[in-house]
Amino acid sequence: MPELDGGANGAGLRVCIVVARWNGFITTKLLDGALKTLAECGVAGADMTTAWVPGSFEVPTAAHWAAESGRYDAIICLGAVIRGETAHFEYVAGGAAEGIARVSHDTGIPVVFGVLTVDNVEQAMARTGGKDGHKGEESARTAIEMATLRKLLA
Ligand code: DLZ
Repeated sequence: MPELDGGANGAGLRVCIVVARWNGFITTKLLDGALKTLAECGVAGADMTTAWVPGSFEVPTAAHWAAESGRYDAIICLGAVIRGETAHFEYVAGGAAEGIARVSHDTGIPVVFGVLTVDNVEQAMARTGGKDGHKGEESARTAIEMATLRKLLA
């Protein structure tokens, strides 16, 4: 029975990372982890592009532009939405999640959801190299696995 697994070899893959500037003290950690993991998996520096946007709400739009360009095998979306006292959390987090999923479905390009949606800064820190792992590193591994699986299934 054939069995496919995208694996963790990123050599030759071209990856765009769309990253939100809002809560930059967290998103820069996500970005650093993603870039480090991509490099460890063999993605060439020249094949990594970072695109900054103002906040997580803008991430899906830039991801759509990147996907439509045809220049990337995978797109990693990074952001940090931290719950506050306003309803903004639901709008920003929901808009980012739905938008990112839609870009991936509509274009067929793997678009990885690396946007933290957390209650407080402590939870965000725990997911950027703390006790709950590193969402940036995890997103990079997901991007490589899915981009490779897409090629295997094409
Ligand atoms: C407005 C806003 C708020 C309240 N909170 C966050 C957040 O926690 N994380 C984030 O990435 N962006 C936030 N934003 C900004 C929105 O994403 C967006 O940039 C603005 O609403 C402009 O469209």
